[in-house]
Amino acid sequence: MGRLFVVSNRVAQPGDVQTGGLATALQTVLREQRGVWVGWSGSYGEGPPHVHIGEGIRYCTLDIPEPDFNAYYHHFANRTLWPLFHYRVDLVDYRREAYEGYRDVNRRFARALARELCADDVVWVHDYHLIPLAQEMRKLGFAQRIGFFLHIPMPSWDVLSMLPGHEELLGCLADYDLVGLQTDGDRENLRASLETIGRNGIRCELATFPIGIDANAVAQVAAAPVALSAAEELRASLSGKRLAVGVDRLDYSKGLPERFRAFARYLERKRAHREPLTYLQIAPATRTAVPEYQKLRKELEGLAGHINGTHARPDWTPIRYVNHSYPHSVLTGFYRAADLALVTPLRDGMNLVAKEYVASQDPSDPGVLVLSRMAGAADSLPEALLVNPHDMDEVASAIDTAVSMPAPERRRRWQAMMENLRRNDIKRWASDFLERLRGPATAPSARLDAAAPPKTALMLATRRT
Ligand code: GDG
Repeated sequence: MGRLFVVSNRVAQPGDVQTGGLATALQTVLREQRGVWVGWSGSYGEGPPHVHIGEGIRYCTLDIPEPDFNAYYHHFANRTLWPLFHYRVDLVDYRREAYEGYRDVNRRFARALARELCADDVVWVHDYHLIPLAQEMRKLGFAQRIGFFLHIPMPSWDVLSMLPGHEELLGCLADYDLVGLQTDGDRENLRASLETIGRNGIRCELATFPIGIDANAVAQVAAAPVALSAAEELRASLSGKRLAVGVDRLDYSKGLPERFRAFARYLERKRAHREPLTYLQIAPATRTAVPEYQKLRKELEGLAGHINGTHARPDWTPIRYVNHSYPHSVLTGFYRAADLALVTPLRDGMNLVAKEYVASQDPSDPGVLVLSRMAGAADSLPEALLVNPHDMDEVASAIDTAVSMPAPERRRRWQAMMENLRRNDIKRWASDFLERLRGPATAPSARLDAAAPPKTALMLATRRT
């Protein structure tokens, strides 16, 4: 069996402090399969890739000149594709030169791979930063199997088609052997769009692979001393009050202003009953150079200040809004301490926080998950309290239901969700994808011809959870 190459914008190197479940799972498969992880080095510049071996994984990282990185990452990936794929068409900033920079960096990645790949290797490309990579590799003559996984939502054709050059970008996906998506809805959106532009063909297989977490490992961390003492300290600070928690990167896709307003609505309704609920929102700042993120941060500071000013009492602050990030073990303690979690993105490919919250609960006294229907996770966790994140009243009612849910119902819902998380964990996600990718090889001559009209329908496959 050939080696596995994983390609992503950033690589998680040994010793990195914040490696999440995804990085850990990829590291495990890479170690098992004598793999190579290719990505940006984190430095600006030119030159050949840096190659080194760490904990059984070969790392191949490349420097990218700053202007090219800005165009590729800061602009086209994060200011064009990210808002578009999250249905925020109003925030899309398209510049042709940014698209050119994006293509150029993808060519650099293809050239770096060219130095390393052998005939029987397979390549697994991750996320929207690298959509054109297979096409660039095919241009260099590669016939190896190349798979792609999109971590974020795949919007419908009417949204995608607003992007200048959408046909070219979508066509790039047809150069992969396998394209994996988070939900059946994402997969159907892509299938319909590829059909619309006449780029469905025999090589490109589309399949659903809902990403999971290492549920047992998270449960263990949440029951270990670091998490338990974090939970205890947090609980002690609440003076007996109930706790709601939210953990999200500070991103407009996560629906934070809408969530703050829904919480305020809950407080307004509850004013007469005086049953205080404290809401802890952890929101580490990301993409701080992007103006929309700066604006969001200001908006949230204003909202938290306003809501606290209106509802706080001398001994109680309703919203604790924190921009720091915390070690994973401490976060699981926060999850465990909380009576409910608010996971209400306006759009989300999956949302791992929803799954981590469930896995962190005390089985005898689990908390309740309030989850947006717009998160991919809603497909796998129907036992959560599902809400429309735009509907403040519905979210406020769900908070109320969560706070007053009897223990037997909490346990029944939690057990069903936890079984699902254990069955469909991150290891299964990776092995299902790779099994499908390594499937029967297609002769290079049978590959979709970029210029040819479609002859065969896309092959569809689903793994339901
Ligand atoms: C993308 C897609 C898809 C957050 N704060 C801290 C911290 N985190 C960790 C969480 C979780 C991860 O970051 C966030 O994952 P999400 O899935 O919630 O969201 P995105 O970052 O937007 O991820 C998403 C995902 O890719 C995977 O395919 O689910 O839809 O947008 O693991 O725990 N971790 C630590 N400290 C923090 O303060 N250690």
